[in-house]
Amino acid sequence: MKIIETKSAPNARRVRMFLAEKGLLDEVQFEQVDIAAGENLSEAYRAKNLTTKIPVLALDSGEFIGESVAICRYFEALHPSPALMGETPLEQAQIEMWQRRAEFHLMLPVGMCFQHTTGYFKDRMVPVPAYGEQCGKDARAFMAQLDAHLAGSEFLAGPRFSIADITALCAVDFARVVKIRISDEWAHLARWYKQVAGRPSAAA
Ligand SMILES: N[C@@H](CCC(=O)N[C@@H](CS)C(=O)NCC(=O)O)C(=O)O
Repeated sequence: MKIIETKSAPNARRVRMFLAEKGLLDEVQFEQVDIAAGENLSEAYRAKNLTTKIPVLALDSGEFIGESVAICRYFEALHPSPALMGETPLEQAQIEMWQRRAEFHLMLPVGMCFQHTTGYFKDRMVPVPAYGEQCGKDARAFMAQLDAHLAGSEFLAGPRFSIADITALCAVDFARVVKIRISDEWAHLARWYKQVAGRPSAAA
């Protein structure tokens, strides 16, 4: 079983962190592709993942699983403990809710801010700087909302660390490349960040 990734990329990091939390990092081999050089745009890579994005999980059976959350779900089903996607129906729904919020309101706008303001991928897309700047503002606004939420919640989805925290941590860390940082006013987000970034899996 092999994960094809780019180690520095935030979506690759969240899968590695998920695996580290489950103690599964040694079960998987990692192969690097250079997305800056466009290695992921080859037809050979597209045959593994039609979106051409990393990461992708290559199973020994010859099948491929793209999308970070789908890869995590596969490992959660194979190794349910420790549960990172919830156990009870309510917990699973709450974690899914926060995972999607972290993905769509933080990871995605941070990524779009990076791509549209830096032109990093201008060989494969048309950067629209004004859109990128707006995405940066949207990401900051969501971080303020998260701060308010975390005033009453230990982790994003309640008392249990979950995949939602992994997605949010990877997004917050990646946000530094576009100079978005946790503001001094956001004490609850800072408390959460210290707690989650201090987990050994954060270094995976
Ligand atoms: N929804 C996908 C997003 C993956 C994604 O955007 N990966 C980025 C790196 S973090 C990538 O492959 N970028 C290369 C490119 O856009 O060509 C997932 O969750 O896996």
